[in-house]
Amino acid sequence: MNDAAPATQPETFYLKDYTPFGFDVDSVELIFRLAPDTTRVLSKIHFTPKPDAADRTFFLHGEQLSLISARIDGAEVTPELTASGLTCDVPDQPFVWGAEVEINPQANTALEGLYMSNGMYCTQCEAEGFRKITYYPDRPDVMSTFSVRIEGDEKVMLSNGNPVDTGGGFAEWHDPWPKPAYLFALVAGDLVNHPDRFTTRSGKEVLLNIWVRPGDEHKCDFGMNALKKSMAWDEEVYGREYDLDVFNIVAVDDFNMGAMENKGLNIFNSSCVLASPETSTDSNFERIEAIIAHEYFHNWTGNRITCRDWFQLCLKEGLTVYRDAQFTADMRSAPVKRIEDAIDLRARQFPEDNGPLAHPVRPESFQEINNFYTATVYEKGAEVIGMLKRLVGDAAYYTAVDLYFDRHDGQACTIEDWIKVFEDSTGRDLQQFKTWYSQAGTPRLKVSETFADGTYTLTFRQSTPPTPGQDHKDPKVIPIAVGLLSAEGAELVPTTVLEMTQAEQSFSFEGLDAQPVPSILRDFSAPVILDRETSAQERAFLLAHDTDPFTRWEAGRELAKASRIAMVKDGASPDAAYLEALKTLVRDDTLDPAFRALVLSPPSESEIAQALADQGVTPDPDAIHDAAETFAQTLAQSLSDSLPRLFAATLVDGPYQPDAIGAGSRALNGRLLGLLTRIDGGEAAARQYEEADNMTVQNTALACLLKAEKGESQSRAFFEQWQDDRLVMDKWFALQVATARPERAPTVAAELTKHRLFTIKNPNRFRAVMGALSMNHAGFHQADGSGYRLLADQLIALDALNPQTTARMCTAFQTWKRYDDARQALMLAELERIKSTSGLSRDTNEMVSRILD
Ligand code: 0A1
Ligand code: ZN
Repeated sequence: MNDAAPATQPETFYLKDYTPFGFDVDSVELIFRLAPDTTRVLSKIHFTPKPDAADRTFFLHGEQLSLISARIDGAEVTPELTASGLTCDVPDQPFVWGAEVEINPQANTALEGLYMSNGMYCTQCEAEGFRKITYYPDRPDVMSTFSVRIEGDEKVMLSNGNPVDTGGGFAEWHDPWPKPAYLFALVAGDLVNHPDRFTTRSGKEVLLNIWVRPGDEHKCDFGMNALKKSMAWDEEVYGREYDLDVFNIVAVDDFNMGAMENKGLNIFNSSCVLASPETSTDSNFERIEAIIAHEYFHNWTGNRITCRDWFQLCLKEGLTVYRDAQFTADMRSAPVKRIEDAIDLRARQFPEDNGPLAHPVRPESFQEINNFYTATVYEKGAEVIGMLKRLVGDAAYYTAVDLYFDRHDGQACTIEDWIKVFEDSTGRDLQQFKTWYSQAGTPRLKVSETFADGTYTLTFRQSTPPTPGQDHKDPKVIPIAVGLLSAEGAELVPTTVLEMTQAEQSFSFEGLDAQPVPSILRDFSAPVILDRETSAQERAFLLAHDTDPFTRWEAGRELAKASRIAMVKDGASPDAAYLEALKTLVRDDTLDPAFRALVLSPPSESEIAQALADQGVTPDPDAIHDAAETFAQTLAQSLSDSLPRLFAATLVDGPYQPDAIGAGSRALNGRLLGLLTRIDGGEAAARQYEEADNMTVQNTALACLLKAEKGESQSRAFFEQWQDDRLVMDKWFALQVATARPERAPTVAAELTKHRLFTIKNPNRFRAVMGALSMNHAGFHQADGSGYRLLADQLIALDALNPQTTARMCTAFQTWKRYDDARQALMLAELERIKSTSGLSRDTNEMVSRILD
């Protein structure tokens, strides 16, 4: 089931070429006769030619289908089959297209279309998977109602919408809301449900279900509560109610992504919905809550209002990520969420935006749309919404979004439609703001300042480096949230949003007695790189006094980076002043433990590598790793007197609760245990491991012990305890690689690929090992190229089975130009080797070609 690369150059699709489909689809009726290797799909599709259509070509997408028969208005026809679908002569009045096709779910290892996971049938149709189920105009602007009949002997058989009828060997579903085919879903198998109910604010009862494999019932409670909280939140904050009688969620073990918002039938990677205190960590709980919310919120932002074409993907994804971030901020801690998001954006989106894979939030061309489910479309897309809200203000934001729902409900829209509701409801001209959607690259913001006669002036100069295919960049509208502090730490000017629109622009604050200390880019008000020459002293001051949690944390982060860079570049010792500041902070129990944990979290080695590269210094992964180790060791030693006491204070009494308060304490506990293990020989970690009654502390203890190379027996015990739990086993696999000394990491990963529980066919397991290797910075970048070679071997093997996951994981190589000539040559050789693999998928071919460009 490989999507073999055609011998000719793969087709490129362009935003500018959009043409509407020449027919309306009035309704769709589908019958599925399930059989693992010979499923029959019978379709009846009611088409009406559009009277004013410029193009009336009747083309239906279809891939890997065996056409049994086709009919128009009941009469057999012989369509012309092409590699990607079929064409047929059709009447110029309404007609019914009927087809019967056969497909092979069992052989579908790509996990797109209808496939099997542990004996259960399930589907994944976004972006273009429906064409692997039957012939159809598989494009998001074709919306229709669907009626589905499933025939089979599966215990549970589900599809979108509301249940209509069920009996021996069949189930019928009807979805009254017109939807594009990418939101179609079907699930059938031996499933059990965790039911609940939700009453909408207009009094409608909705039946909620989480469907899981027998044995997983006890892992549904948290997800169900997250769903109910999401439903209530969307009513309260956005005024959006649920619109069907049932809402089903299904957990699936084999899934390429996190989850999918199919109308009324969300399908989740089991790692993103199943949770229990014994098997899930605090971060798992937080992520599950956010993903359940994300998929649920799509019901309005994505499903009721969808995308005209796949170039508009950010229209649903950026907005929905923004909404789920608001939800998490409301459910947990807003400052912690904002800091986590900034860390994530810098770790995943900045490298993308500053490398060969850079593309605008709304891309203008693609070969394989699956390659554009990126951090840029999702996370930078969400940042763009956040900036818009900051610029127009909260009230105007919600007014504009209400107008968006009123005006566009039931439509397939564009970014232009989105911008227009803001223009119409606020009266603002947002054309310059739109460049955030069309121009790739992370803007740099250089800051200088002057103070004279009581006037303090900040001057900003913005520039965005060229990105592939886009040499010229226009100035963007950048909301810069700024506050000013006095030398004593008093807030002189509270947070003010400066609206930068020009390449260079100054903003003045008058009537000040003395030069203030500026706190710039509060709350991470724009996804930019701030470039400001400032003293370590001033940063330490902000770390101690800033009233904005983000810029306060950021000051510490900058100090950490500067110290690390000096260690690598000049062989300096860990910066004493920064160590002192950290010590003060960590002992300050008036501060939120979660915040203290974040301040104690070091910048990643990859981030330091990028910072060095930005300064024109070729990063040496081993030296960066050594500096990280030395820094942590020095910090542990200098805190040694108080560490046991501080550590003990983070142990939470009472039963485990996956809430933000407990999680914050345990995050600090984890940081401190990491330090403590460096000085107590692993004693506290071994004790914590023994006493652990939840996965968060068990996992932390094991990680600390493995890192110190003292965890062999615990690792064996962990394996024995959890070998039957796939999700926990994924953690075990990942931990081995993540904690391995760099020189051992490729070997450890290679050995794990031979483990009896390793399978290349399960994306979670593959990512656990290979993802962990690519994130073990110095391990992946071993000078002998063993990390690169292993990943390339595995990607080549995976591509033949699952192009989508292979292509995503090629991003491990996207930063290749950062490194020294020898490493570059090694990475280049592996990329060339992947590219020259015969039968390479279109997905992987596109990714590797772009990375090499
Ligand atoms: N729309 C889903 C994510 C998703 C995207 C693509 C997929 O297959 C190519 C699968 C899921 C979301 O945003 O959650
Ligand atoms: Zn989404």
